[in-house]
Amino acid sequence: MHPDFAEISDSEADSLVSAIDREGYGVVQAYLRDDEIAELRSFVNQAVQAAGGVYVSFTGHESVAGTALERMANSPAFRRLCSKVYERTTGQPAPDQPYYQILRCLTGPSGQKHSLRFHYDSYVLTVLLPIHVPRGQNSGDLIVLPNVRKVRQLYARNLLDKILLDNPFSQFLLRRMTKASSPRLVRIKMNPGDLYLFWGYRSVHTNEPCDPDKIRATALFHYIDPHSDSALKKLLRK
Ligand SMILES: O=C(O)CCC(=O)C(=O)O
Ligand SMILES: [Fe+2]
Repeated sequence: MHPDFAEISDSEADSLVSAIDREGYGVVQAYLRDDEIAELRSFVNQAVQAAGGVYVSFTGHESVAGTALERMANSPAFRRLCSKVYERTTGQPAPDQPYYQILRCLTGPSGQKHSLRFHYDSYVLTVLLPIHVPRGQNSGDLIVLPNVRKVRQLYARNLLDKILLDNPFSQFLLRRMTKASSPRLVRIKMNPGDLYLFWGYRSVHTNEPCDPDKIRATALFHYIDPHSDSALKKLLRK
């Protein structure tokens, strides 16, 4: 049996929230043990090899069964961490929703296609666990333009924001800002096993590419869809 993950205190949750608000992101250090990270690394290495050295991703906890990522998805302590952070910010009780969970493994030339695509997440809180952080010319940093919008009341307004961002012109400007190391962008050099939290819905963000001969692997837990009840969203999904 594996013990549950570490609990965070109310004051730790408060400091996380103020770091996310002020700095654009917050960190929980050494959330996973070294042996858990080692196990995830071998899962990723095998997956990349099986895919023939190209980008692979896994969505949902069933696809990572038996790993620490499945245990996180089912962990009461990890859920309390997320809901405390959410509740301290919104002042609302966290609705009971599953995570939108994804494991991304970037490698090879196809890794470039999955980099520098600036976006807003559809979920309020993003928790990112780095597994492989490559060292080298391009180390695949996380780039965040923090807290540039509010959580929208209307799903239609959220769609408009996404359209304004997901077009060649906006993407070009953001890439240029990244290249010029604009002080408005927060560049996060990540440490495997630490957790990185940010307001994914409110922040424009992406990852930089890594060298094609390296692997960059991140697990993401996206938490709380503010538009889960939207009739328009349901209609468009049909
Ligand atoms: O892998 C990363 O660093 C970020 C990925 C991301 O933003 C996402 O999957 O929503
Ligand atoms: Fe994202």
